[in-house]
Amino acid sequence: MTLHPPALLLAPSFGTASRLGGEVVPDDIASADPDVFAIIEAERQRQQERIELIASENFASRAVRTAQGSIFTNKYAEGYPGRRYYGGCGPSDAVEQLALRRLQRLFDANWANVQPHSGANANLAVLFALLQPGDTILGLDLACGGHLTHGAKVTLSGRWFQAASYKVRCEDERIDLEDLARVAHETRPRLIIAGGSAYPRRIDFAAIRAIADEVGAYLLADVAHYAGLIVAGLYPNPLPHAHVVTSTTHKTLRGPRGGVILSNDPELGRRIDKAVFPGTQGGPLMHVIAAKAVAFGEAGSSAFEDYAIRVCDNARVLGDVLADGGLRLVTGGTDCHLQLVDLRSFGIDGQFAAELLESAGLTINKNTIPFDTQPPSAPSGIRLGSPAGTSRGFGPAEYRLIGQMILTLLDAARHGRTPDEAIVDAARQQVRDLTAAFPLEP
Ligand code: DSN
Repeated sequence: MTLHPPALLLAPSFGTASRLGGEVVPDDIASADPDVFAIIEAERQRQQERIELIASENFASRAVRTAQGSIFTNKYAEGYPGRRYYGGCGPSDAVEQLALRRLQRLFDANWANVQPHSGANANLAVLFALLQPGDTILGLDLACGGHLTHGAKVTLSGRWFQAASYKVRCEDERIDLEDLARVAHETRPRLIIAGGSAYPRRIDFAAIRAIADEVGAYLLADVAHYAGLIVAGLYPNPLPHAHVVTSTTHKTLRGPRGGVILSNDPELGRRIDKAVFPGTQGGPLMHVIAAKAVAFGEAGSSAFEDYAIRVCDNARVLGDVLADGGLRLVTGGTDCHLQLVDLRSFGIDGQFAAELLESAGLTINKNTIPFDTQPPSAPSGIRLGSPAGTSRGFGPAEYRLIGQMILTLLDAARHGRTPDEAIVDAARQQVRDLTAAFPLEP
């Protein structure tokens, strides 16, 4: 075993060790902690050998993961660049400023905050900055594609604020701007939230801002799902219209798990900075901020733009196969990376479908559909997305095959039938062949 006394900054490698105080700690996880190592290996195998169709997941690059696993995890940097509460923050300032510059350039924004630990934290900080407890907020109904943090009763957003919601239209399942305007005039919200986690179409941010102006509300656009498509110019950028924009960094943006906030109003920015720290968070996760900087650098490349185009093409191909096979797509299709699929014509629910697909190696999530009469635990739909598969190299041919696999499995299970084991086995083999042909870590 080679000992590296001050080797804490070196890249760990197998068989070496470092001294931490008097303790000798192996550098590789396999030796240091075989239990955790085994679990990570199981997850590595799961990601390699299964087809990831969860619309909010992706595969971050090795560079992003290296930055996230870097020595910045050791640093406390409460405060903001140039005004920290701790010494030794020079490199922290540099990496946070770099992340901020890159992010602002991507979205054409003149203020940003890269410290939120998650999208939920980003939304919480905006509520804390702009509202008083008891104020009214107005967000897209959860079953119509909204998000829990946009006013659901089980979250702080629905407990500490009066939460009202707007819906999609029954006939085409697109956001009902008339309903939004009606509810806004009735409830006089302080904040309107545009965005969600299961809405497959473009959002008309300008029209929603016009309604917000009519009632004197702020407009918050939560683009967690669409961020990567926005930077590639494939989805409308809300920044010219929204007072504030929040996002996660790990979905279509393909960065580390985390959140960000953007605005073109530096005065609002100053209030939101205070709401992030010290309002709702303590020390920023500098290792994650370093990884965000790497991801924002990647997202500014022409290769990322090509990737985002392929994400949207692949989502469309997948949806077309399912629709041709008799499944209804909510809104009739997609403008982005996700498809919401109504399973009622097959007589099965989302929970049943998710379990069946998982048993064959296809990972998805069950999802409510607009005006669902089923409970969220067994909703009428499933949500499928293409960001992760596209990152590992799947193209239209692979998504056509995946669509056919899903159809075959669900068709065999119509009305709750137990599918023939040979059909599930054949799907498992197809998943094995496909994932082996597209290794995540060549
Ligand atoms: N709702 C999660 C998703 O879209 O998967 C994110 O919070």
